[in-house]
Order: sequence, then structure tokens, then C-alpha cells
Amino acid sequence: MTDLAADRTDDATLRARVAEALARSRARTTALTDAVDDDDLTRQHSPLMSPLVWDLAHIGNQEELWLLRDVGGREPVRADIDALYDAFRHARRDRPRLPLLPPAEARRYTATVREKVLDVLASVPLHGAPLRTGGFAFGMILQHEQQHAETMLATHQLRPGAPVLAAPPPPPSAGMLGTEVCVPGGPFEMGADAEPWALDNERPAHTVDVPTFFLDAHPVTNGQYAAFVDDGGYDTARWWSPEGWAHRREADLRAPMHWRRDGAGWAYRRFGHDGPVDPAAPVVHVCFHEAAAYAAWAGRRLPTEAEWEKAARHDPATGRSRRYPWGDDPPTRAHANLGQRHLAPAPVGAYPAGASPAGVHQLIGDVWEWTSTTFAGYPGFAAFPYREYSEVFFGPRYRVLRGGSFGTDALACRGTFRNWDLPIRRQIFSGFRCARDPRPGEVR
Ligand code: AVJ
Ligand code: FE
Repeated sequence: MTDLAADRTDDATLRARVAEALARSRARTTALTDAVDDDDLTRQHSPLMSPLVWDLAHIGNQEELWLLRDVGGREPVRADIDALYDAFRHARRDRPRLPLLPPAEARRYTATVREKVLDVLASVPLHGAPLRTGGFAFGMILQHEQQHAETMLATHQLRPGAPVLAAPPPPPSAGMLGTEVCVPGGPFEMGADAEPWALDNERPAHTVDVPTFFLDAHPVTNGQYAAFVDDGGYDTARWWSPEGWAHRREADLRAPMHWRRDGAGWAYRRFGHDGPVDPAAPVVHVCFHEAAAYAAWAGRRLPTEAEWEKAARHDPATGRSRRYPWGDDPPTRAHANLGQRHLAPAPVGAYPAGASPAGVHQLIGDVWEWTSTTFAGYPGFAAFPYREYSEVFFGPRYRVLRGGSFGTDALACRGTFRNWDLPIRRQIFSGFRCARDPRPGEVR
């Protein structure tokens, strides 16, 4: 086979992969928006979230801007609605008062854009311009739709009423885990160069020297977190940073979001289903300040972003950074709880095949994990293809979260993927695990 023929085969494989992922993402978007009636779609369930019908047309509009107009060079479908669906023009709290496309029109619009995009996908060269190379713009727009699918799932968790989403429960634990793992000090390669669909904030790859630290073998569980609550953790200022304590008082935080006292224990309402809080599952819906306060109470701290990524990617046998804790292969259902396959975090120990070589479990999937690091560009960062994806969020206001949740699609989750949010946010599927420095004389 000539190189050219090999290129064509790769090209056809890439186009097929993109088409399959586009269909899969749209199926999820459709399921999340068809699950409720028009009134529910246009209503705002929390000032923190958009009406679902805004997410739907915004997904279509981003796809139109990048894939149709830019990559495809096509005429606009609806240039008149760009401003409505520009996330920077209107805060989430103001979106319900905009003259949004009604549900039927929003569905028609996103379907029209998609039809034309499939036509672009069949004909546009997947090399040359950086947006086309390796199908980057398609990967970016796929990840965008999937990120909004997770946002829409968070909106579902905030809506009142009977359950409208169904999924099988996550797998049970396969056994007891250790408590913590030592990650020996030394350099590792952080960030992505070769990953074709890595976003700008994951680049460039660079070496980071991480001193020896200990990391929890699994995310902090509900049972562990309940011990902090029951020990008066929310009434003890010294576990909280000054900023965290001020927020805890102002917002009157008493337990993770959605927890409610039930006799001696705790109950939880998840996507309309009532049930007890599972002590063996990772805690979810805590903000950065709650995570940091728990860590202080436990005599520990949150990991830095570099520590988290080293634990997730560094292979001590080869010294190489891999794509995932288990290696370079994309996640299967045995590796991680991703993709809204189950609508809850799995108990710790449910994914032994997804553990790192050192025995750190569930770094990928289940719950996003707060780190102590504020969001910033890596050395040599260059915004691509637009400053508003990441760069405008760099600075001390935002904390980085890692690893993805049960609501995250596998395509929008890898060992280098970076999420960020304000330290007071907890409507997202956020949890954490703890780390600590070695004690004097503990390691040589
Ligand atoms: C990466 C989850 C912080 O939702 O603000 C969606 C993703 N960017 N549309 C967000 C995103 C543009 C982003 N997060
Ligand atoms: Fe968006």
C-alpha cells in the first residue's frame, strides 16, 4: 500500500469515527431534552443553570459557527440568533428572559445544522488548516456538545418532580481497597502534545518535578464525609479557610447539596428518586471549600493538579505518561463510570480494571475531583481556536477539577483533561480525594 492509500484509509476511519460520535452525542442531547415537556424545557430550574432549550440551540449554534461557517465555508443557517446563544453576552440567570427559539424550532434548527455538518464531514479535507487537521474542530464541537450534556444532566438534578431519566445502577464494589498510595518524587510529563483532540488548556506537554506525596486510593466516600458532618465539621471555623467559612455562613451550608437528615442517617434525592445516601459511594455535590474543610479535619489536604495528573498518568515501569490510569486504551465500561450509563457514582472498588499501576482507583469517572490548583495556562500556552474557551478564565478565581464524572462522556475526559469552576459551586458532579506530604523520616 502506498502512503497515500494508507492516508485515505486513516481518513475514512477518522470520518467514520466522527460520524459515530456525532450520532451518539446527539442521541444523549435528545434523550435529555425529550424527557421533559415544553414548559419544563423553557423554565429555569436554578439561576445557576440555563433553561434546557437554551443549551439545545446553543449546541446547534456552536456547531454552525465552527463546523459549517468556519471549517465548511458554508452560508449561515441563522446568523440572526448568534447573539442569543453567545454565552458571554448573556449570564445564565438572564437567559430565560431572552426571545429564545421555542422547543420545536430549536429542535429543527439543531437538526438542520447537523444535516449540513454531515455533508461537510463527507467532503472537507482533514489536513492543512489547524482546525481541520486530525478533525480537530469536529473533536472540539463533539466535546462541546458532551460538556453541555453534562450541564443539562446537572439541570435535571435540580428540577423538581417525578423521575424522567432511567439507567441501570452502577456495578457493586469488587472488594476492599487500601487507604492511600505513595507516589515517589521525581519528574513526569504533564499535559498533551500528541493527543489530537486535546483542548488548548491541556497544551503544551511539559516536565513537572513532583515531590513525594501520598494520595487516597479512592475518592472520599459519603460515609467518610458524614463522619465530618456528624463531628460538627460545619460548625468549626478552624477547618475552613476564611473565605470558605464566610461562604459556609452566608450560604448556610450544613451538608452536601441535596442531603437531608433521615433519622440517624442521611437521605438524598437523585433525579427524582428518593433513597438513603450510600456510605460506600464517593461524596458528590460538594464545593471546593467543603472539600478543603474536610481535608483539614482529616489532617490532610487536597492534591495539586500536578499531583493528580502524575498519579493518573505516570507509569513507574517506563517513566512515560499514559493517556489513562490503566494505559493508553480508551475507556470501556469495565474501566470507569462515564457517559451517563449509570446516573450515580459507583461505590469505591467498583472499577478494579481502571486502577493505576500503584493502585489508585476511580481517578476517571464517578465524580469530578477538586484540586488545590487555580486555573492557569501551562508554560507556552497559546489560545486555540478562541480565547473564550479557556484563557478568559485563567486566574485566581477558578479551581481546577480533574477526572470526569458519571455524567461526562469518554471523549470529553482523559488524563490531561482540565475542568474548572468557582470554589463555591456544587450543583456540578463534584467530589474529591485527599493527599498529604510524607511525615519526617517516612520516606527516604
Ligand atoms: C469546561 C465545563 C467549565 O461549561 O463553562 C461549554 C465548558 N465551554 N461551553 C463550561 C463549556 C463552553 C465549560 N467548562
Ligand atoms: Fe457552550
